[in-house]
Amino acid sequence: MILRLNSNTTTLTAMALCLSTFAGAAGAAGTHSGGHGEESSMPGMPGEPAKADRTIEIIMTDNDYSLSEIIVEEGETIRFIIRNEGDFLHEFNIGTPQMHMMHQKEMIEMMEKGMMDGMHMMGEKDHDDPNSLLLESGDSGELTWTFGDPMKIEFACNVPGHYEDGMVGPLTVTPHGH
Ligand SMILES: [Cu+2]
Repeated sequence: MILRLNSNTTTLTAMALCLSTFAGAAGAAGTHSGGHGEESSMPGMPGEPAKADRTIEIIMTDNDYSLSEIIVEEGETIRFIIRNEGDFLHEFNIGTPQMHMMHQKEMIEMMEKGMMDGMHMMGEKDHDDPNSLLLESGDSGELTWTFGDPMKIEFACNVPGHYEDGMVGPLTVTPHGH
């Protein structure tokens, strides 16, 4: 059964259909609506540096960012240029508080498997993570991100202990013209 959900009205109709079709089948409603939650909670998508509207430069130190907050407009593409001037490994990661919390757990698990291997694995992993940049002391890097709908999220470092130490700031995506 393929359902096209284009508005709240059709969503409600589809849900009603779904419920009546699967009436009595435990868990049917849950499995039916699942699957898209993770995608829709992603606060934007990777962007192309050549198409960036603006460049924002940030310096990371132990354990802080040179910017206390970031404000962007919905749909804006930002080229972030990040430099780690601290002595420790630091990260610049764009996400919701929940995403940061999950990433922190992953990092702790990796570090428990062995400090050096863990660092290497985190670096490898973050190359595949388009919303995150993990930089060794003295290194620079950049990531380009296209923000989506207006929302309040955070930029943060998820290296164990750093978020708790205040290496996090608000990132606000404002509506057009605000
Ligand atoms: Cu850090």
